[in-house]
Amino acid sequence: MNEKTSRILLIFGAFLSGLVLFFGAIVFITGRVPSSVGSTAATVGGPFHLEDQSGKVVTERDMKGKPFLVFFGFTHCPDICPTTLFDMSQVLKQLGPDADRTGALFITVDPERDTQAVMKDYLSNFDPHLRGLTGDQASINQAIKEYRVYAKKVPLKDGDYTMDHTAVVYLMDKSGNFVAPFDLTKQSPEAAAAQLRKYM
Ligand SMILES: [Cu+2]
Repeated sequence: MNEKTSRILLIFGAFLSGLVLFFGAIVFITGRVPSSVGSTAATVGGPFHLEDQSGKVVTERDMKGKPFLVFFGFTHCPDICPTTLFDMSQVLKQLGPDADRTGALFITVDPERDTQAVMKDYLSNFDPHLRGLTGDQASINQAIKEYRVYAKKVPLKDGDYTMDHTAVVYLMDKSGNFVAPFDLTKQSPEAAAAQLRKYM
């Protein structure tokens, strides 16, 4: 495992333990397990105003009525992002025509390099249902904050930089409420597609 992979796993781990703590706190405070979304809905997801790879404005309102997946990353990512987008593509393919009844967003944490043109070129490698969102730094920061994503620029020795970021795929329901992290690594595309269909 290289340094980058272990760092990303660390961030993922931190996110999950944060989630566990969060649910734990709710159970502790209210004495009962929260009923599905309700309380988490307030914490993950919210308003955003970005543009997709074709220059079309996309906001949270455009996502209403369909369950959707959200993943934050960047096109220069060497492993986690391309792997995740490949896995998401497999699920979309598995859905067949039903893929039109869902949404799949890839939101950049690196708008400086990930311009609309870069996103368009990069996403041509994946399922066409995937929409790559970018915008100015302030708009990206807002989306990052709404989705409680961790993203940080890390300088490299050669003067270049990479990004540390949360590598969780979020499953959002028809109303834009957070359901759960969507696991693509431990289940088959068929199982993941079946899970997504339940929220259509
Ligand atoms: Cu990445």
